[in-house]
Amino acid sequence: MSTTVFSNDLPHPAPRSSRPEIMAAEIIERLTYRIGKDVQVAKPHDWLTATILVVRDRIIDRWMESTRQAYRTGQKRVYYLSLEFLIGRLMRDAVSNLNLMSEIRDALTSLGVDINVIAGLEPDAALGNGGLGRLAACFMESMATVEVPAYGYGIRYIHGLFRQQMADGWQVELPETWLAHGNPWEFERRESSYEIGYGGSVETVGGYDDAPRYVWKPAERVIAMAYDTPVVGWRGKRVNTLRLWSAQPIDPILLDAFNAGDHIGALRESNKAEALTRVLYPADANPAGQELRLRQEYFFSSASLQDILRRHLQQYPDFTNLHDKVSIQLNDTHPAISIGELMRLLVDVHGMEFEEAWEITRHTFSYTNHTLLPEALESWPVPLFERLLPRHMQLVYAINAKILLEARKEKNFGDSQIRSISLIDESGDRRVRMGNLAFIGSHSVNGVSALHTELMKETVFADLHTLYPTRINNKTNGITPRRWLMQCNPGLTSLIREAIGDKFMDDTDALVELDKFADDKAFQEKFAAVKRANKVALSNLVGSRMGIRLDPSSMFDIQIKRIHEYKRQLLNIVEAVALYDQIRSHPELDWVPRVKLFAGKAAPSYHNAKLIIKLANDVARVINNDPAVRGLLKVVFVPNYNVTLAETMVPAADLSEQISTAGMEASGTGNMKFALNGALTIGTLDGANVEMQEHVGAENIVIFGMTAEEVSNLRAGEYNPREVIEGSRELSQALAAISSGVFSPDDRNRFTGLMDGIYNTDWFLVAADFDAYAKAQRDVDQIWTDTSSWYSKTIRNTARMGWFSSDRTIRQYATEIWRAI
Ligand code: T68
Repeated sequence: MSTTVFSNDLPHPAPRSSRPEIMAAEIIERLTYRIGKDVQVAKPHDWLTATILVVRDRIIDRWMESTRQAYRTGQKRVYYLSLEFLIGRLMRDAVSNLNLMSEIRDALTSLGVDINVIAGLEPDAALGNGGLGRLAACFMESMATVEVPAYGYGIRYIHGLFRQQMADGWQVELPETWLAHGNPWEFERRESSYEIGYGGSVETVGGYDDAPRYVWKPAERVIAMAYDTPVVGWRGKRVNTLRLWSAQPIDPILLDAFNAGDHIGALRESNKAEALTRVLYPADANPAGQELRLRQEYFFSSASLQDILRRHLQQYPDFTNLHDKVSIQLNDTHPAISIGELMRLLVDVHGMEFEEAWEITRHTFSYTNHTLLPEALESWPVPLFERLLPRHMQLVYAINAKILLEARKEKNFGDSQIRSISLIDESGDRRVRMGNLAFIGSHSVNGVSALHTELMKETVFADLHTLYPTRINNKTNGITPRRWLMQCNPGLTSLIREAIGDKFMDDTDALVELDKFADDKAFQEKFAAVKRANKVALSNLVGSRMGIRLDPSSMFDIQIKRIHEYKRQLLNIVEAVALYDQIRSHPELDWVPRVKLFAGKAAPSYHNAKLIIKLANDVARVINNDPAVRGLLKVVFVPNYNVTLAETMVPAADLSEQISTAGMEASGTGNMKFALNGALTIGTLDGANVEMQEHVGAENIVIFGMTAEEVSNLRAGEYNPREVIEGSRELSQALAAISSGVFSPDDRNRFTGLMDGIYNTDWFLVAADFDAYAKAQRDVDQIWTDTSSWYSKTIRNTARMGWFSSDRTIRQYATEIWRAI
């Protein structure tokens, strides 16, 4: 048995000082000896790097101690496998969690450096698309905070999510280069490298008396190399590791080819390997059907599993206790091939019996589902799967045969149920269903809000739920209050501290003590002043980036998220057009001045989503230039939405738009960020909005529109959108205006197709919900007019959102799924 023993008697470095003058001296030292720059010529980027290196030193001792402690205690380790980690900037997060903010600021000031200037240079690490990737980042921080020994595993993409530029109102995608100036947070771990195979064949060994053994002989191989980033929990209690894999060629250059004069061909292997981890797929919701995507999924799954097993064997003699010491959480189905990989490693490489390996595998894995959209359920064509992963294909068949037999025998499943639970979809071209694999290979399958979890049981996983009735459970999403309150909204944070003390900083449930200030006029004024300052900051950003002047006394009405038809940015835009029409027709009425702000990226191949961005920009141009509505309505589409932009937009919102078609948004997490920062929500009874209503109280949230059940009934029946549109004067005028080219005089038919979609099918029920939405917006205006009532509601939102901390979510995962704390 090879165990690694960590002794506290070995030499340790002296603890790092947090005195500003010492840190200032260290910054100069790093600048000189690590970066090789003279103070005289150092650029802001050099100061940033030097500062990060000094901060990083303050993390390392705790990091090592966290690792040692996990070995010493024999605690279970949790592995969070995710193809996406949307982490954003790290410096403020690390400094603030280490409680070093004022010290670092003072150190830099003494050197004549403004911390805000250098912090603004840090790239926004966008290794994810949207909510799923951001959730993984919040979870990493919360796992360190609630002291779960955890590792995040993912891919170190060279290019994260594309940079969005606007060209005449159209989205243009440009490559994003977050690593251009190097990444001082990460540690390259050459020693943690693994071989990853693809293709080839499976050989059978033995098989007369013994059971046959299978040996996969891959035709291609690449190396996965680890890069580690420390993740600091609140107050630096624990530091966990985010381990991202990068692909390297086995032979960096084919020297024979090179010497024969084929200089390009000599690098073929190298280019091919590096292509694997070069880009993040910019598709949210619809799975990218490319071979490269499956290669990426297997690449990081296999590397992570090999790493997990190696670490286990350092501490334990074999894998019989793997499920007692290891929990692996699959963030959606993207890493679901890990189930096959663990089976392969246990059975083929470590010689375990299939049945025992299956029991251990199932008890080790758990799976989180993030969507019910049928087009988003991942599946791979059998021929592709078989060609790339021949041994995994055999294992999938073996698992399938076993499960289908049990279902027939023990639950009397008939043919239609068997077809639906099978790992192979036989309805068209044969495909491997990753959702069913993740479900069958896990002991826990969770949804991300109460409503979503119930719908999982009734729809996509109905038959699997019958087969395994205790497997599906709910874990409502959360957000980390460090980034999404304390760091992004320091003004509100100090106001809350003044009012109720510091307890909420360690336990967000304590925010509820703010409730007693909700009707206190003096407190309302302070709360309003903080909001106003945040709106001024956003106005400055919009002014300097876009040359548009905003009036911070208007209502800031914000919808920021990926652009998707089900999220219904279109409903919001159509309502803006209707409102514009009314303001023009009735200038004498007392309109509430509003700024409607949008931001978000569209998948590059998603035609309608890109058209919606263009529509927002076209509508903005017309409305913002019309003197008839000047000061009453503005529409702004802020380009290049990312975590950093959200950190300015969220604290500045008065109204948060959470208006998806009911039943379609699994949870939403932006909804939680806004409410925590004192915005009122206008929303449907969808995803976590339902639970938000329960927590903040029905009188403190504006809910409108059809329920998930009504949506499903309407879709099943004979819905006639044209009839609905004709019955609503406001809606028909708005749609007709858009359709006829009022906002697109240069191309009058630009939006005709988009509008025809609403007239003819209206799958997302924009027409069906329009009147309810417009009325809800006028209700919002009414509340706004009574300033005191507005702030009493928004204060109550902040007070009652404590439950939506990702610390609560992680504690639930840790106790109910992982059994790790
Ligand atoms: C989101 N999903 C849900 N998917 O839409 C959102 N998909 O309701 C939920 O709050 C959030 O997950 C966290 O649970 C996504 O963000 C993707 O980004 C995605 C990416 C690739 C493939 C499929």
